[in-house]
Amino acid sequence: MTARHLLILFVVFASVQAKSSIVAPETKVIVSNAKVLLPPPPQSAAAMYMIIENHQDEAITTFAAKSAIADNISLHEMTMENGVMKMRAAKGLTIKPHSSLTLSQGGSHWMLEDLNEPLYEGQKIPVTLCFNGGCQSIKVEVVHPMQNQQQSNGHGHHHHH
Ligand SMILES: [Cu+2]
Repeated sequence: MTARHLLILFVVFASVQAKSSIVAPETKVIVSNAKVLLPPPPQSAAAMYMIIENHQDEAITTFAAKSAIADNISLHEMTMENGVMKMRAAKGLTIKPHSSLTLSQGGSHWMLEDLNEPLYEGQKIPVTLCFNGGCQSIKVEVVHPMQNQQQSNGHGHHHHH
């Protein structure tokens, strides 16, 4: 058994644990608009964004993401240091009760590192997200960076000729 297999076993075990320890986590923590930006070749790493809504009366902290597509997924946050935006690794991101957190370009994000296969546009990647209190499985779509720009700047102002 390789270290990789052990990791997969751990993920499966963690998600089984989560299901038994929390009542209907899907209805309390809602993840939407999850996407991975298609990285330029040679695809060494890819950024992942999403919106996480916390409908619980307690704060939640998101601290881990796992996927077969990448050997490592780390959490990065942007901080201002002497007037300069810097990216640094974060242990977790906390979402207050009944509020949401948007991970987006220029802000906090997940970074998929050591990709195991090439990503392609439209691909749906299964990802397990873990919070304090439980894990949940989501599907994340790979989008082209240009398409992501349009989505975030669009606001429905499309003109048809
Ligand atoms: Cu980063």
